[in-house]
Amino acid sequence: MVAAASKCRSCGKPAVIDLPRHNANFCAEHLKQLCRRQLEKAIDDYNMFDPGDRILVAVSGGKDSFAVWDMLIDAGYAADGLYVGLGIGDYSDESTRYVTAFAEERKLRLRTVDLRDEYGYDIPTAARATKRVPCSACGISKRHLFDKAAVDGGYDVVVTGHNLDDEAAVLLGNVLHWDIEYLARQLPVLPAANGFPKKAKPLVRLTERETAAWCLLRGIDYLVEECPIATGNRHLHHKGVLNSIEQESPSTKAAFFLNFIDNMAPLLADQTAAASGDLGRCARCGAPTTGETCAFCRLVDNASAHEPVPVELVLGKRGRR
Ligand code: Q46
Ligand code: ZN
Ligand code: ZN
Repeated sequence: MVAAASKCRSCGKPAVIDLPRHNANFCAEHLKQLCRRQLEKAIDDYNMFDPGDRILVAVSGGKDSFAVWDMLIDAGYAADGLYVGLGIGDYSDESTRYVTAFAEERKLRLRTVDLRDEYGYDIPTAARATKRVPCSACGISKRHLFDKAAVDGGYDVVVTGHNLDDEAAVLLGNVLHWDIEYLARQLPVLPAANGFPKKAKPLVRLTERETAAWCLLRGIDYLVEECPIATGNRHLHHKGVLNSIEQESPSTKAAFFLNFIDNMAPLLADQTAAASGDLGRCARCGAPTTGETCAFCRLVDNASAHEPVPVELVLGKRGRR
């Protein structure tokens, strides 16, 4: 992680990590301090939430969602977890074990929704039934269930573990296509509107490497394995491109995303209002939608009527390796 003789920039003790974007090395204590400060800065700068707010954290078993949940509790916020069982074979079984253990060990409140038990389908089946990439059906399902759980449970905000690498990669994709509607909505916080709950991403100032280091230093056991059916996920390629730029020119990734938020996003503010518009209500479930029936209810109809599809049949290139 760091050269043997490296010293912490803050205290001069042996360093455990080098962070080229800060042009410095840090010991365990000061790395945790840096993470805490970056979290608080994101929460304050973007008005994400206040100390008394009820927070619902979307957890997956991976490092980022555990890091954000742990950091919020560590900082004194009231945060419950929400886990959606996606039915992606062994990967989902493992995720469930990690999430349950994390919550139990820390005595945190965990809400769970299981797609197969409660809605009669899983993601491999939904992908086959809709003839689209798994991430499409998965995204519709997760967004709907996070929103529903937050609204039904009276939470002030839904928090996700998206980090700086995730957001910069999505931004690159949106810029490459000049997708104004997506660009206008790519904010670290989206206010509650039109029946949707407020959404926030407190890790946008921390990289993947920094959240992994936080987990390591805090003794957090997380699922390292990645989703086996992440095919058609262009973000992975964009992350690779940004990493090679970052290697040549440290801190470019942070400048790319954070300067977009500060300098460009305000210019697109009216596009956000136009994009969100006035929505009607789904005739079936009451969720906000532009059509008669929302995308989630249409997905449930389609996927629950389909014969269950084992995950092996939808494995992409990454899963077959
Ligand atoms: S779980 Fe779902 Fe992700 Fe797997 S199918 Fe795609 S969206 S990759 S974060
Ligand atoms: Zn130090
Ligand atoms: Zn609906």
